[in-house]
Amino acid sequence: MSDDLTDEATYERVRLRQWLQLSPLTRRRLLGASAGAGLAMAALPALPARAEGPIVKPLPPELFIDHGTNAEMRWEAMRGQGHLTPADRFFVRNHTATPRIDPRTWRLKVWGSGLRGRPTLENAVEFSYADLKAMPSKTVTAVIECTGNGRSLFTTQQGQPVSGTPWKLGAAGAARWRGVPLAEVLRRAGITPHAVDVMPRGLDADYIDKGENKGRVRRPLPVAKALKDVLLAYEMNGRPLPPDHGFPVRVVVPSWVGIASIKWVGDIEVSDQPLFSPWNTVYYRLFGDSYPPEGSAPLTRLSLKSVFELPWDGQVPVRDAKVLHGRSWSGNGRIRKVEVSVDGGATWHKAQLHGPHAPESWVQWRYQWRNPRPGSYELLARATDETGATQPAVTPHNTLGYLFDAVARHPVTLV
Ligand SMILES: Nc1nc2c(c(=O)[nH]1)N[C@H]1C(S)=C(S)[C@@H](COP(=O)(O)O)O[C@H]1N2
Ligand SMILES: [Mo]
Repeated sequence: MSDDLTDEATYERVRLRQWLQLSPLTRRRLLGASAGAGLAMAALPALPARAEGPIVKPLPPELFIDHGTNAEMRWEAMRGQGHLTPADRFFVRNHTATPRIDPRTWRLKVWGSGLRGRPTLENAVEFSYADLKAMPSKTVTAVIECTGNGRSLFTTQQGQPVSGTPWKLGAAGAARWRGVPLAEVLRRAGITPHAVDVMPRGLDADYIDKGENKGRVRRPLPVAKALKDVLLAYEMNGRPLPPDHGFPVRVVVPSWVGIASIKWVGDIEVSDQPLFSPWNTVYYRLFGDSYPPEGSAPLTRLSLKSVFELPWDGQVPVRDAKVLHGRSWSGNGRIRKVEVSVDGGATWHKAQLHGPHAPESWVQWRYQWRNPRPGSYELLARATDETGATQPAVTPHNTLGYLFDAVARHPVTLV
């Protein structure tokens, strides 16, 4: 169904409609056959209260794997979908919980030493929701992917320990984001030629890690990227942003690691000095034997990935395996080629790319499997992007399990 249940008003309307579509008998049964059923029908029952949790939208188990404050999309939920990930199945990555924000009182505050005459948050330039919507808008179709997407494969495929949410491959989605170019807001706020870093900060609660308060989620961006293609987005797939994806306004940083795309943005510091936060110092760098003690440079672009639109380690009827469907993407730009192996990597065959293909998004592909037979398989897909980078067989280990780009060995049983 196409209704966007992540928008609260829609959610309530749709649930009410569904309730009214039930037969009077069913409704009565669900209400409990109380006295005076005729009367009970006259007054609508209260909609079932939704449990207060870290995520607002429903997380039906056929679409999501629940990871607590985070929810991972099941890739089989994209089978039959078009290029975009519908909001009802877009993964959610929350450090704490989705805040509920009133767009009428919300303000974006822009401040810092990189602006003319606005050194502190107290004398910030303010933009309302209506101000932003009245400005010229831009639309971009882009993948947002968690930097730790595929993390569990470091362990299951490479036998290495890592810490963090044990995502399989479902912490990625592609949407059409519409909003105001950050460059335009910075220009109106009075950015100077001395600005070097820009740090958006979320309005969600402080993040506490192992008892230590790290403050609100925030991560610096170099000014060059901020001015290039970053959006302050207020729409996702043609609808207002759903609460879980940053309502009223989120940052969208195309091709970069998901943490750059700050949700529920409340203020943006613009600085003439380099900025630091835990999210570019102790998190979102590569640590481990192959890296210096302070870690790699802060992560910027996403790496390469390929996925099959199939259940992970599930059963698939043979007839549904005659055409294998999948998607590949890269933070470096477009995908040039995707190869598939159904014999554990012994032989590779070109998949056929199809559909839209923006450099910031993924590409869909299909592969005709001539004669699939019942049995257990590991399916492999390997992408090469326009820079010539190809997915390797192994990703060098890093302790936080970021940027897994190795070819995934997708277990499946044909029945
Ligand atoms: N304010 C805020 N912004 C945030 C986060 C957060 O917890 N708080 N999580 C980040 C991370 S790690 C990712 S991967 C993306 C996820 O976006 P989504 O939940 O819309 O899929 O949001 C980023 N922006
Ligand atoms: Mo993330």
